[in-house]
Amino acid sequence: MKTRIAWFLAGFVASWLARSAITCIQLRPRDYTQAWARVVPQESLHDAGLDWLRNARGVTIGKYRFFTPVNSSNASAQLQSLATDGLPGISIQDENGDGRLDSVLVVDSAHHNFSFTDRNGDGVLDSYEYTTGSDPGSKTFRDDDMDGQYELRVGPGRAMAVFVESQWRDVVDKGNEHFVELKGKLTRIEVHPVLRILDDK
Ligand SMILES: [Ca+2]
Ligand SMILES: [Ca+2]
Repeated sequence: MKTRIAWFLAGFVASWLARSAITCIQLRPRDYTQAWARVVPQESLHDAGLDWLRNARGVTIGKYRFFTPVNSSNASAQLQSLATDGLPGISIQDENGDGRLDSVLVVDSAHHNFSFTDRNGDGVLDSYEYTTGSDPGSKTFRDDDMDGQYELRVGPGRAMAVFVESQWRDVVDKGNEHFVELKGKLTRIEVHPVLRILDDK
């Protein structure tokens, strides 16, 4: 899940930032790009939709540090614990920098996390994900329409299942394509960004 990857990357970077910022003047924008290049590949930040973290503004609030983009038109922000792993924390993402909130991620210190997404930017949440932890046995569940019934389950590991026609069904992964057995037929499905039943094959 992209949001989960983004979060752990962000947590790592931001907790590093929090430690290194102790001797710096608070609220002064800084270009962290050069230092980050030694910690996280720049393309990873880009892939995670976190380009704004390369040059962020930070302020300490109690036992947390709050980061915002220098570009005020970008609505992204992060609240990170000053603990070594940066948790618990909250990440607000404006992935395309249009000033509208795309998703909110909340992670506790045990790595349980909830991610809420507004796909069309209308201010109404469209889906959410819950991840049970960061260990190899962890699972992620996603509710695509906010009705309280999950449509997708990922984990442990690469195992994947979808909730179709009132029951969980294992997903057959064939590289770039995914299938599920429906009425005795292997049926092609799309699992991202939402579950869609495609054609028979
Ligand atoms: Ca929406
Ligand atoms: Ca649902």
